[in-house]
Amino acid sequence: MLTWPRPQIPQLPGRGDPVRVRDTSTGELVVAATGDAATLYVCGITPYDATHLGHAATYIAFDLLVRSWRDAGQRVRYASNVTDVDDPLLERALATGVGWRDLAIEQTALFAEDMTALGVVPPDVYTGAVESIPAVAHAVRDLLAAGAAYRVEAPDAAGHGRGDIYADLSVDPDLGRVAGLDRDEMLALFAERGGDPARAGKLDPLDPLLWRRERPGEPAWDGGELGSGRPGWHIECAVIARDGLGLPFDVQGGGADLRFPHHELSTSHARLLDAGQGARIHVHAGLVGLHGEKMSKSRGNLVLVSRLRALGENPMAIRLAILSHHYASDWDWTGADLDLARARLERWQRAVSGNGGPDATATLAAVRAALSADLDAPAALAAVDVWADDALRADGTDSTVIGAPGVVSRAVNALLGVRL
Ligand code: 5CA
Ligand code: ZN
Repeated sequence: MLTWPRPQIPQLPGRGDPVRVRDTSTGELVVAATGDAATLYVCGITPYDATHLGHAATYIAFDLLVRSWRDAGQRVRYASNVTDVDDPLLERALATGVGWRDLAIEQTALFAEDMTALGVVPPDVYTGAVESIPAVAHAVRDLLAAGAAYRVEAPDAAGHGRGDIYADLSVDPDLGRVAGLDRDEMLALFAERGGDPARAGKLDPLDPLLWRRERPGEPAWDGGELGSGRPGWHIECAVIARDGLGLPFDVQGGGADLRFPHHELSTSHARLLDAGQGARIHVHAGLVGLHGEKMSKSRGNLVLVSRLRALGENPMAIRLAILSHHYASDWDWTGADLDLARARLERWQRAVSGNGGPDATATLAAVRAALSADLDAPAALAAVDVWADDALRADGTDSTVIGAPGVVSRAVNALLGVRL
């Protein structure tokens, strides 16, 4: 799949510290990647509606990680997916009379435009669910052969579905290590987030679908001995991450809504596929809401990035509004954030407009320190504010350090992704 243009990342003097993030599995702050190479998989969009601010916040959170890793001198390999065939996409296509492929292509393109405008570094490996189908079917056959999956022969209530393939979770003793939930919590979230606990014929209500046999009116692909059908959701991300990064990889990320079941089950699949480990750690962005409810395509309470852009909003102000919240917290979008962000952007632009200004050495160090401590963007913004206030106090005439405004401007661009 094609990505979007890579933003230029300016060089900075010196080097950042090793980046620590909170592993949501253990609650501990840990070094996100210990080697020279850092590997990241972030769950991509299901392209049936345009990018809302929740999506943008999640991708900007992991963009901070990518930028800080690079600044710390690590080589980054970043993989992501596009869930370009799935139940909600097919349902939306049917309801609106648009072909599902056309809907996916259109929304994936709009997402790329939004990411470009917001200055998000694109993934190095970007794989659509559809293009991954041969690899996923292969993996499902491997799981069947290994005794980690089974066929549900019994037809469902509508009389369809002979031969759907499910993962047998009882063969994975490490199940539960990602989200740490008890069984009742798992069952409730599984039902709420796309699972089918009541499907007759499963060995355990939590067992997830790996391969869905063809149904009338639904797209299907040749699965070899699996029969024609399409993959389940969790196995797609397991296989795309494995093929794009190798196993184990450092960080699996996404919004907090993916912690269970998606990341729990994709990690379980990855573990069984390679008799090893999936992601070393999991990092989750908080959920962005509107009027107290999670922003979601299914609820329809969306503030779209493309809509704000069409209204003339500067994407850098949108990015700054998002960065004024710590990535891990849940927060509600309000217009007030955007007003503050616009004012901050304008102040910073004025502050970097001179040739000279207050020494920026401590500011660069403070921005780096904030980001390397669990990507604390609000603290990084505060450090830049302090420098900007100093610079503006002299009304652009401060010539203490020639070149200091350039250092701040490049630091804000390279580390925070905000072009002044
Ligand atoms: N395609 C799957 C992942 S494989 C999916 O969840 N797609 S999505 O379009 O629903 O979401 C894309 C990304 O945005 C996911 O990482 C999801 O966790 C995140 N996300 C969705 N809603 C919000 C929200 N309100 N706040 C923050 N992040 C969100
Ligand atoms: Zn995913």
